[in-house]
Amino acid sequence: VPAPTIQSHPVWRACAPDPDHVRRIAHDLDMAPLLAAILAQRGATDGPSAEAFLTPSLEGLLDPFGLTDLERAAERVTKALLDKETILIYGDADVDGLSATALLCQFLSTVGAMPKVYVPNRAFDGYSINDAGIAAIEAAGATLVITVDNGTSAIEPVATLQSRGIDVIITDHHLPGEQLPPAFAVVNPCREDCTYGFQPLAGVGVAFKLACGVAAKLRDLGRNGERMAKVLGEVMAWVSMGTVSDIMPLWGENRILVSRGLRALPRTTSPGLRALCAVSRIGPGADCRAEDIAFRLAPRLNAASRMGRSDLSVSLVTGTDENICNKLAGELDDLNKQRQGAERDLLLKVDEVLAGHDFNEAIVISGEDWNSGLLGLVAGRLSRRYGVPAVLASWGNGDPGKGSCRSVAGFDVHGALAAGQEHLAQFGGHAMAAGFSVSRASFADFAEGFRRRWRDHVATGTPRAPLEFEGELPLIAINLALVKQIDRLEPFGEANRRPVFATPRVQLGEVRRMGGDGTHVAMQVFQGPTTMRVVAFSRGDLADALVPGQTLDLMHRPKINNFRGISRVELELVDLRLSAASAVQGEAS
Ligand SMILES: [Mn+2]
Repeated sequence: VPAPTIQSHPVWRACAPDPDHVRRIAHDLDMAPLLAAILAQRGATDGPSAEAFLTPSLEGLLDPFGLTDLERAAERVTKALLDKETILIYGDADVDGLSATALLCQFLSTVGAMPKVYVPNRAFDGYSINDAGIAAIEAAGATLVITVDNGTSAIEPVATLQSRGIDVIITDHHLPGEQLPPAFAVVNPCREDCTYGFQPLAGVGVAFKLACGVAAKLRDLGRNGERMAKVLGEVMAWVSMGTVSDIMPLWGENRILVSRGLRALPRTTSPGLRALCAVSRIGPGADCRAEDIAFRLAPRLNAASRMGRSDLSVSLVTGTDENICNKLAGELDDLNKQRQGAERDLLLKVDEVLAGHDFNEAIVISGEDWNSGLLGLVAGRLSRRYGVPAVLASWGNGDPGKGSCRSVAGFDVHGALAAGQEHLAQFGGHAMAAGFSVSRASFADFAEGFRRRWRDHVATGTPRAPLEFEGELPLIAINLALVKQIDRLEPFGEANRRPVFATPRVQLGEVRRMGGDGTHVAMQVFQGPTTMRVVAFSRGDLADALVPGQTLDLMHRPKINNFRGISRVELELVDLRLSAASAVQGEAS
């Protein structure tokens, strides 16, 4: 029986930063050209700019009052604090929204307020301000509502609240439509008239800026500035959570906030965050990385809303009782395990549907009982793995069903949905990620149109988004010293990914499945005298497709694995392919 074929991305390409910049950085900082190239790739042009990237400083933070309406908002909040008004924080159930909610809660509590919190449960109430939310605001007796990570498009609901004498301050980072809501203040760096120096703040970043503004106002009134500065330093932990989870670019102000926040995170005094760290096995005082947020903390918080229980995550992040928080964190951990199991099941079902699929085509598939909370996660895995847009739809919750798309660079899925909207009940989102609802009867027509649009896109010569690597390295050059140098670029995330390298022509040794049910694969590779362990997450398919003795080109991220006190370098697989007869070139397809 022939082995199944290896699925590889068709285009590998080396990044090509400006050689002058690389030379200048390498010279100014007396640095290896490979590292200088990685810094140049991230926007550094010379020694000082590379140095600023390597050592982010709080002095680089911008004046919060540079945000349009922030002055007005900070004054209104300050007045509410002095007059002991009831303030309600109107949040959102994703990690950014939860973090922003927790941040304002923690900050306002330390300056003497007892804010109320409302977060709509997406499974029942949808998103942003709605009728249930308005009822909750009135029942709470709030005279001031502060939205976080939402509200920019809530024109009608905000008008209703304002007309009933309830002031609304919007803090948000979603793109505004033609009209802003008639709120008391709208703080959003994406406002057209906002000239703030850094646009891509997360929702929690905007909430943080409001807290900074309020702290400044209170200081002017003679309040203890030191105590507030301490709290602001502490709540940066929440900024790092939301910014990393919302996949905001980690340069500029975000890089400063996230690197500071990661230091504050394992030392947090928030009982909820401490409990979440504990179940995620991040000890007090541990070194916390952006990857710990992305792969440990955020999935547990997100599991709640994916499984319809966002009430649990809201109680956790705003909790003040240690015992209750520990119990809630345990429940989230259980929900996350359920989510993982459900995601694995879904991936297996999807792999079955995709057997024999031509991966030049867009992936547009549907199932009867797929968990609609997981469609986006799995679509994202598929689009990254195959380099084509992936659309998954399910009728698990009835007809019309829900769908989710994830794209590849250069192809606007939101535009593709808009072009096929005659077949859809609803749709919304961005170029890279979008959602929709569709009736069973229309799905085939929608799918055909979507695939055709992708084919047209490819046919017009728009190149397939390549899989990029920062440089080529032989196995023998990959050692602890190199990885320690690379780690100076942390925190890694969007727009600053952990560097990826290509290593052509390694010999494959043993391959075995790992993880409880063999979802992942570990293998040994050899090159001359060097042996290295490679781990491939969610690539169980490789266990059947690979044959020891094969010559492979690897694309990977070198990492340090600490196991039983011993630090070793291992490679996290990004992609692999059978080596061609000649050595790998910069680009091959
Ligand atoms: Mn957000």
